Amino acid sequence: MYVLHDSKLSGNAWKVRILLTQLGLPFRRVTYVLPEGKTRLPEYLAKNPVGKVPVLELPSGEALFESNAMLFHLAENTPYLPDGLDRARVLQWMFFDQSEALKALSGARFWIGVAKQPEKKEREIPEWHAAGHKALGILDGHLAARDFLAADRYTIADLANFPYVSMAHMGNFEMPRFPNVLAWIERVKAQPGFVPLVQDEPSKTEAA
Ligand SMILES: N[C@@H](CCC(=O)N[C@@H](CS)C(=O)NCC(=O)O)C(=O)O
Repeated sequence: MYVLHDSKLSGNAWKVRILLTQLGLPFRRVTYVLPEGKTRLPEYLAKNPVGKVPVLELPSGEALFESNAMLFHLAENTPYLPDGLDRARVLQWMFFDQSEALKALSGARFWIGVAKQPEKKEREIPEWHAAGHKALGILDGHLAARDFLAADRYTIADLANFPYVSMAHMGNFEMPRFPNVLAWIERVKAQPGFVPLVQDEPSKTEAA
């Protein structure tokens, strides 16, 4: 059985939970309240030396960190990870998520929409908005001519980018400027097996 170490509102953990569900793979969640500090303890750092969620423990007992590495491993030999040049394009858009989009979109979403303490990040928020709008513009331009990011169908490239793009409105990003992104968000949400960020299934969640 897979074990997903996550937190309730982590978008990076959400994408892994979506794929596990889409692949029909049974898994158990260990859900942390991050400010409690348990992801800084030696036993957690042995699974992920970076001390962040998510971590995916494989049925073999080995652990993976970095959400996109988890998607790549789980999607191997499935329609969610194509072959040939499309495979490289999947990686291209997964790297785009991490290098161009994630920090800006997740930072603004957390401090404005979750913590509701934007005054603590007065200097960073304008930088995040500039970088995030640039990334959203690139996605919007790319999606003008296609339904999905890397291939002619939904792949883990879409899933990698989906969580923080779909929650960008919480960070006060100007989403109506990006109609192709908004349509793509709906296409990703419509994929079979999609699950929302917060599910009403407390029995599946184990407090750590
Ligand atoms: N690049 C990592 C980012 C992981 C990440 O930033 N996790 C956040 C939650 S979404 C976290 O654990 N933050 C708490 C901390 O930094 O201590 C991934 O994609 O898995």
